[in-house]
Amino acid sequence: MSSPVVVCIGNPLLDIQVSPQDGPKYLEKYGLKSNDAILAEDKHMPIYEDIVANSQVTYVAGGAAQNAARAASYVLPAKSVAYIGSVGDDDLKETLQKVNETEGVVSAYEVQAAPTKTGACAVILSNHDRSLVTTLRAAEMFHKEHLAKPEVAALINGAKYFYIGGFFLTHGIESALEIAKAASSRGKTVVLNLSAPFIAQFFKVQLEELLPHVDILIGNESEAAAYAEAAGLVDAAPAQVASTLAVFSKSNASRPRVVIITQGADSTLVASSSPSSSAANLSPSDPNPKVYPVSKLADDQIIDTNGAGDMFAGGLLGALAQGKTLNEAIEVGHKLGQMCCGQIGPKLQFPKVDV
Ligand code: 26A
Repeated sequence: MSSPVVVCIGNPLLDIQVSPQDGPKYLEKYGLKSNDAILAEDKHMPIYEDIVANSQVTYVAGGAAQNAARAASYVLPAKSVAYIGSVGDDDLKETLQKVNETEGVVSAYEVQAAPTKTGACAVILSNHDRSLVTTLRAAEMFHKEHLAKPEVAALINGAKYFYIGGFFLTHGIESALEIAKAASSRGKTVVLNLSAPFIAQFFKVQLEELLPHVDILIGNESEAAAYAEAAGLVDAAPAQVASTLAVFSKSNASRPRVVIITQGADSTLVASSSPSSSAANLSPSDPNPKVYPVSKLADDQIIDTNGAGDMFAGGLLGALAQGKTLNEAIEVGHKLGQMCCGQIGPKLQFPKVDV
């Protein structure tokens, strides 16, 4: 059997979703923003038991990079994508592993002994927003040594595309650097997702340590704004942030960096450090950043937006691994992002539809 072409690394989480009807009361009770992703502080810790006891909840496989892995797998043959992360030895892990298996993703988990539990994310829906409150538990106990285990090292050696969740940088910068440096020195493609505003805000040092080894950076408008503020780019629009990040120092200077900023239902922006290169696939007459229109979903077609950004990123990743151009890959990303908005949780449509 051929080895996976894509390797993703991140925090495996089980999502516990609260409906948009019940969502607002929890936003208020725990002082949450309606559209955000945070690490649970002490004051948030009761939320997990609270929502399960007092609302009807839905359990779905989550973890941002794991969602992206499943999206990449959606457009590739089974077992083309592997996912690395740390879990507990419990039923949450079983659930996540089963979903990965069903969707063709190879799980390469580091498993922590009981009583350490698999991480969880409370997903508080309201209108079309989602507020994510995460307790990482086993996810933040990932050890760099896991990467050296023969079966994991073989996956890493065989892959051509590497996807790192920005969320992983809260604890896993050493592992992320090891993967990214090795990949970029061998001419492989390294993709990083900015993940959430708080990463640019509080983990800017880690982000900028990894960035030189990143070929494709993906984020959204609020993450771009958070980076602008952290980097002292006063009031910079997303296009300016994208251009700035595109020319941030690069270890493998022979390959350009492409920065992709999604803006929800608005156009996606793509900036490149070298627009004429084949990786950027932009023509000399294109503006830099280039603007890719997004077809807006009707309100009644949106079930929930949890995971839409991950599905965009994973779809794009899978399409690139299939050999599609960047233009085509962005289209695939848009389609999977939209498809996810029509499902409960970070899910895609099955049986599969052509994208
Ligand atoms: C470190 N944090 C906060 C996180 C996350 C996270 N994945 C990794 N690390 N907080 C939320 N998520 C996941 O993001 C997906 C939506 O983009 C949720 O599990 C959800 O599935």
